Amino acid sequence: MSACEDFNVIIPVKNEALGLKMTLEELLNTGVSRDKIIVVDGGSTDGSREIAKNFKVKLIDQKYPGGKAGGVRTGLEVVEASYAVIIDGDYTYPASHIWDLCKKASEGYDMVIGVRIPEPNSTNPILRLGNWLLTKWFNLIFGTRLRDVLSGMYLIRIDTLREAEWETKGFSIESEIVAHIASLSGRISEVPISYRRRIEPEKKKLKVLDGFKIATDIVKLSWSYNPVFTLFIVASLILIPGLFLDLYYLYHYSVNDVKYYMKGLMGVIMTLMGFQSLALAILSLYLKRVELRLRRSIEVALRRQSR
Ligand SMILES: Nc1nc2c(ncn2[C@@H]2O[C@H](COP(=O)(O)OP(=O)(O)O)[C@@H](O)[C@H]2O)c(=O)[nH]1
Ligand SMILES: [Mg+2]
Repeated sequence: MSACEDFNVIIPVKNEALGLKMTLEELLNTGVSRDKIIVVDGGSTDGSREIAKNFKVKLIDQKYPGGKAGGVRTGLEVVEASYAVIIDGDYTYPASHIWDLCKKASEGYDMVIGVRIPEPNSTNPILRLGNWLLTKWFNLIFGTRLRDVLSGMYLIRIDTLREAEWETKGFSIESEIVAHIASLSGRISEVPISYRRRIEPEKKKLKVLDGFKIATDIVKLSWSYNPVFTLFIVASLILIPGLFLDLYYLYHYSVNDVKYYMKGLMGVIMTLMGFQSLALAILSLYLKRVELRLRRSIEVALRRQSR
């Protein structure tokens, strides 16, 4: 079965009544059948649950704490298809893009992210800048070249998440899923999607502070998925004071003809250690890429063998 036939839709919601109603209407209008739709409720009190019941789609209670992350994880556990499409329930993501995501997935990708092309006045400039910076930060740390890691509309091949040991909460769930798949197979693709203005802006849960949380979670995730890299990046920070000591020694030696042997020696040692750590960090990133390529070629060979 192709990805466009074999998927479930997961909608994590918390107090999203109007947005959910419009999202469900749009999903049904675009041809997604009710039995494929799973609404995961995080304790709504605004009628969101009643909306889901009226639409006769699957409504389940969030099993895990931890905000949106707990909702998505609960949904992933009840998916009965090979693929899951996660879409926010606030009607900011046009449901018809589901067909763009699954068509792309059928080309052999484990994850397809909907890259948001915001409609005019649909996003707050600070949050937009935050999204851009966090995606750049993610790419730096994981060696990826993605354009919108934190998008709330994406498709995943369920099998790839079987080994996931979930560790993040809240709105870091997207970066955790991408980190997992980027480290496992690296088969991630992107399709452009439009992004609409929230119809109930007052019900938005994501705050600017969440951005800082996501940034630190990305570092924590790199520790889980590529600890060597993180370790050596931290170690290479020693380079900075080392270079400073070197300059300090050279300056006093050349200008004042004063020899600060101890400082000079410390500087040289720290500089060497710093460069060595940096080299090892880059090497670990390279090794991670080799590991990914090896995984892919082994998978291709196994697939060929099984034909
Ligand atoms: N199940 C569940 N869904 C949540 C929770 N917090 C937020 N959501 C949903 O996650 C989606 C994204 O939330 P939103 O505030 O729009 O964040 P943003 O779109 O990433 O800026 C919406 O559908 C929310 O209703 C939660 O604690 N549990
Ligand atoms: Mg939203």
